[in-house]
Amino acid sequence: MDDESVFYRELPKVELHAHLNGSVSFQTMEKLMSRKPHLNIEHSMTAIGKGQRRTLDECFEVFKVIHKLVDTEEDILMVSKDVIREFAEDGVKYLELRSTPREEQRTAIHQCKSEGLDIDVRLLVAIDRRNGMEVAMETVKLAEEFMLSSDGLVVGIDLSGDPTVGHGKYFLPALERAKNCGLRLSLHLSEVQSQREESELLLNLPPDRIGHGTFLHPEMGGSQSLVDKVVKNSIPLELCLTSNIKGQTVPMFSLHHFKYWYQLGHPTVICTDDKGVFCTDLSQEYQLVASTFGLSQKEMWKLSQQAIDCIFAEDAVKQQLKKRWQELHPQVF
Ligand code: 6MZ
Repeated sequence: MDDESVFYRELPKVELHAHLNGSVSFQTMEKLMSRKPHLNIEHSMTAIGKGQRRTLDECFEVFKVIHKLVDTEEDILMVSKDVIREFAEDGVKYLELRSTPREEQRTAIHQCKSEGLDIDVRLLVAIDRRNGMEVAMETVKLAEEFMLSSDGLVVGIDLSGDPTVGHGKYFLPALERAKNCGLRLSLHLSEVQSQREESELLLNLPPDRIGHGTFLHPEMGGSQSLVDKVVKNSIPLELCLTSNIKGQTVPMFSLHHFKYWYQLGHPTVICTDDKGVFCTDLSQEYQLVASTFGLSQKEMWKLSQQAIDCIFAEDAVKQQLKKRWQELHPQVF
């Protein structure tokens, strides 16, 4: 590994946008495939390799294949533990994983904690747009129950899934309920261009963080009024470069909207989205941002540190993380 790669691996990092089943690595897939040979699933069906691209529709077909492989309690436990370990090995100190709520995810987090892994893991309960408003409301009720069970692991709600399915207005009652009971909201917004009107509506909640937000700003067909709402409420954006390139919502790295928001001085958090499907990790994503936009190691350090202010866990956790970052700060800058 060259010096630059070592720097990004050792850089302490915060991961705030990671879908559990999209984060399953090649090695874990191997184990799942050998458990279920009758499904005849190959790696080319569960991951998009280097240089390859798919449409966003095709990406959602990939998730369907993965869901066939991860369908028992044992699978979910194994997948959750492997994903947490891999993020920890990649230098992630605080992780918010998002997925449909399952007891096994909490078990995995407790088991990883007892193994002494150096990573604080929290959960965002995912509403999949495909499942409609009634399921969304049930999901929020379940998240509330999880939150009240007081181990502090469930901190918020994610609205995700195929952005071309359904309209955000149907999810407003569920999202408002979540907000009122203290769950924080991270919403996929303007991931595709046709979502402008929906974003106008959902930004009025307002959400606590935005996933992607690719088409919010005027240069990408969004509008100044959308940008103004995001800026006024200081809503951080979770940005996932490789995902957007491989899913073809952004044509090339240099045109990624990271540049627009970074130049505005607006809070952005670099994330992986689906490290398994898109064959990446958070260190690579940081390195990619640095090389594409010419940022120094010092500037990248600052980005990783500022991500702490965007986490959903309580203030005491933010303070602990800030202390860790101070301790780990390199002498050179
Ligand atoms: C929107 C996405 C996504 O929940 O089964 N998901 N939703 N946009 C994306 N950009 C590429 N990537 C993943 O993890 C997989 C699910 O996460 C959502 C989809 O609903 C996908 O089915 P879980 O753990």
